[in-house]
Amino acid sequence: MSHVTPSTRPARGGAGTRFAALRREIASPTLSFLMEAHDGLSAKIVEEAGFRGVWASGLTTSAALGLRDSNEASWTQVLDVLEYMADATTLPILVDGDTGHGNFNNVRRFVRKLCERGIAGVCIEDKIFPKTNSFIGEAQPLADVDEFCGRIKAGKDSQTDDDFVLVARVEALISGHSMEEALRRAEAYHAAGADAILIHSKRSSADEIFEFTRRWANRAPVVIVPTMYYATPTDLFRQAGISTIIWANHLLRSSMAAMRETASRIHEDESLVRVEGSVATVKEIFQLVGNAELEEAERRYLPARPAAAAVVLAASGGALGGVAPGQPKCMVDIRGQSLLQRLVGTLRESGVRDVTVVRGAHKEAVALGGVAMVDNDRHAETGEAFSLGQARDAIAGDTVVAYGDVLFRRYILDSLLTSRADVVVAVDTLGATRAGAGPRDLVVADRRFSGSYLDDSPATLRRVAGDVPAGEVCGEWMGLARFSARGAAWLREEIAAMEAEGVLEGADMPALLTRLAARHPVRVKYFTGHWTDVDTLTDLAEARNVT
Ligand code: SPV
Ligand code: MG
Repeated sequence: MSHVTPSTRPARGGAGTRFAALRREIASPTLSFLMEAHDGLSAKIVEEAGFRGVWASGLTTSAALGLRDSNEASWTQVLDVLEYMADATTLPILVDGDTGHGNFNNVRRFVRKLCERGIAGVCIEDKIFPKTNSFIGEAQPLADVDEFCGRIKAGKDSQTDDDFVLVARVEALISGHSMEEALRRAEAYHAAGADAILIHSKRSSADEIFEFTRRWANRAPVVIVPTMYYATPTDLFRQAGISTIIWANHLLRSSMAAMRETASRIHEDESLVRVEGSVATVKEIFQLVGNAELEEAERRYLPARPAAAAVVLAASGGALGGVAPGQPKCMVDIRGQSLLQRLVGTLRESGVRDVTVVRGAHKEAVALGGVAMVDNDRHAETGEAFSLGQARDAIAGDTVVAYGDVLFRRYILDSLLTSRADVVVAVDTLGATRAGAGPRDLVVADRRFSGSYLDDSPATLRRVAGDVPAGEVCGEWMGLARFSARGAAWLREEIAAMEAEGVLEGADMPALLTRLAARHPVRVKYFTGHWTDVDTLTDLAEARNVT
C-alpha cells in the first residue's frame, strides 16, 4: 500500500480523481463494497485489505471520539477526522453526513468543505437535527419531504466537483412507515438530484429490502447497510441489482473487542507476556503509517552525509582524586547521566549510530545499551593507540574517534562530520593559553587560528604532544577526530605499522596522530572552547556546570 501524504493526494477534477472513483463504484452495475473506517489508521487498514472505498461512519467516528451518535461531535470536528482519513488513504470516502448538520444552508457549507478536502461523497438521511442512531428506539420523526429535498438540492448545487456523489437515505421503513412511503420518498429524493438511494432497514431479514429493490426497479442506484440482516447471502443482493453494500461499523467493533481483551489481560496479569504474541508488532505500526516513505524522503531531501561510526576510548583508569573510587571516568555522573551516555547521545544526535566503546579499567562498570563493547584487558600497561587497535574492526568507512572523558557541543562534531578532509582533528585554540592541571594534548599546526572572518584557509597538523615549547603551541586537541573512509584506511595502516614495529603498546593518541600527520594531510579545525575533558576534579566540576 502506498503511503499517502497531502502532496500525493490525487488532484481535484478529472477521471483519475477520488470523486470519479466513488461515482464509478456507485454507478456501475456490479456490486461494490464500502468498508467502515473512523480514523486515519482504520482507513489505511481498509485500503490494505483491498477495498475500493471507505464508509466514514457517523456512529463509529463519534464512538472513536468517545461520543454518542447524536451529533455530539461538531461538523468541523468530523471534518478534521475526515481530513486525517483522506490523507491516510488513496481511496474515495463516502461520509455519513447524518442529517446534514442542520438545514439546507448547513448542507451547502458542509458539501463545499468536503469537496475542498477531497471527500468524494456524502450520505444524508431524512431525519431531524440532532439525529439519533437508527437502531435506537422506534418511530423516530422523519423530515418533511419537501424540506429534505431542499437539503438535497442545496448539496448538489454546492459541490465543486462534478463527480461528487450525494446519497439520500430513506429512513421510512426503520421509522415504521409503509413501503409506499419509502418509495414515495425515494422518488422525490431522486427527482431532487440525489445520485443514489440508501434504503435502510433494521429487520433481521432482508425481505423489505428485496421488496423495495423489486418495486424501485433501479431508477437510481441502491445502497444498503446490512448490519441487522447480515446473514443474507451477498449473492442475493447482487441478484437484486443492488449497487453498493456498506459494511458499516465492523472495524470499530472488532478493535473494541480486541482492546478490551488486551486491557483486561494486562490489568489482571500486571505483565505483557500473555498479550505479546497476539497484538500487532511495533514494526507493523511503522509499516502501516509509512515510515519507509519517510526514510526514502530523508534520503531525497536531507543533506547527504555518509553514516559515520565511532570508537570511544574509555579504557584508561583515571582516579578522579578519589571522587568516584572504583568507577571509570566515563561512568561519572553528570547531572543524572553518565559522561559516556552524554557523549554517545551527542554522537547519535549527529547521526552516528554504530558506537564501539573500548573499556579496560573497571570494565564491568562500563555499561550503556545499544553500543558495542571491546575490551583492552591490558589497559594498565598499554596506551590509547593500543586500545584503538583493539577496535580496529570498527574502523571502516567514516569513523569518529573520541576520548571517553570528553564532552563537546554538537556543532563541533557536526563540523568535523561535514569536513571534506580525510582526517580532521578538533583543536581548541584557547588551549594554547589555558593553564590547567592534568596531561594536555598540545597541537602544532602549520598555521594558527587567525580569528579573521575572511580567513578560511585550512590548517594542517604537524604534531600533537604533551610537551611543546610555548611559542609553538597552536591549541589543544579535544580528543575528537574524524576519518573519512580513506582516512580510516590510513589509520588502520598506521596501527598495523606501529604494531609491526613493536611500538603500538606504549603509544598514545598524540603519537599515533603525529605519525599519521607525517604521511598524510591531517586537517586541523579550530574552535574556541565549548568542550571539556574530565581529567581532574576541576574539570569534573566544570563538566557538571557546562552540560
Ligand atoms: C453509521 O454507520 O453511522 C450509519 C449506519 O449511519 S447505521 O448505524 O446502520 O445507521
Ligand atoms: Mg450514521
